[in-house]
Amino acid sequence: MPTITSDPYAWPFDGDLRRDNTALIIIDMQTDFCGEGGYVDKMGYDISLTRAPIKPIKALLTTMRAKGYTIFHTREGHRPDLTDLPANKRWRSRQIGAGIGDPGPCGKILVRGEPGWDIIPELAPLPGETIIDKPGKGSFCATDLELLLRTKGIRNIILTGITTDVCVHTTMREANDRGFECVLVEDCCGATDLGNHNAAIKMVKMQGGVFGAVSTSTALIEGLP
Ligand code: C5J
Repeated sequence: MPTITSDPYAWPFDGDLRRDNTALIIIDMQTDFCGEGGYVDKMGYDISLTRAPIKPIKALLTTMRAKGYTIFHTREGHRPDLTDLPANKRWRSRQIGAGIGDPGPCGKILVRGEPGWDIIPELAPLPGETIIDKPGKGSFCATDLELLLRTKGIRNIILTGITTDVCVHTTMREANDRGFECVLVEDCCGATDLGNHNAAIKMVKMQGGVFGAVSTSTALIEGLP
């Protein structure tokens, strides 16, 4: 039974790891979260932290594409008319100088169709790879992700992207509660704060793996069947 070296258990828990029941999800690798002039940059955070996972994700993505695994990409963003933007989310973003929907160096911040909202060229989806557009932090909220996963027979989810403590964690928690078997790839994630990244990793591993397991791109590249 193939398993991946992970913490706190060899993943997946029962060794049922196949190309047709396992998907890679790459969360929010958009200019707004890791590019110059994007949302995270405008808030004054260090984008080297959110850019750090680009290379490891690319390596894992290349391997998983070559092996024929299902790939999902997500993008956080709002409709151009902002009718799906809760007032509190907009208000909070304006407090920190990066108002969602307001103009910025990469177009309107976190608005669908704007340059900053798109996935960075290094990790651009290929034709046939599914993109999930989500208005929130979790990838299951107000999207058809669960329907697509179940229809494809996916049970195992490999989670990568940014940010570890926000959109990746929310998605992992949502997936875990729905019965999906999740692994978070530590070096393929990044946060706006290193302490938050490390804490988010630690949280997954509590209680025997309360949300799943944690692994690395190297372990997955070596171990995926
Ligand atoms: C945030 C995300 N941090 N993709 N979004 O607002 O994690």
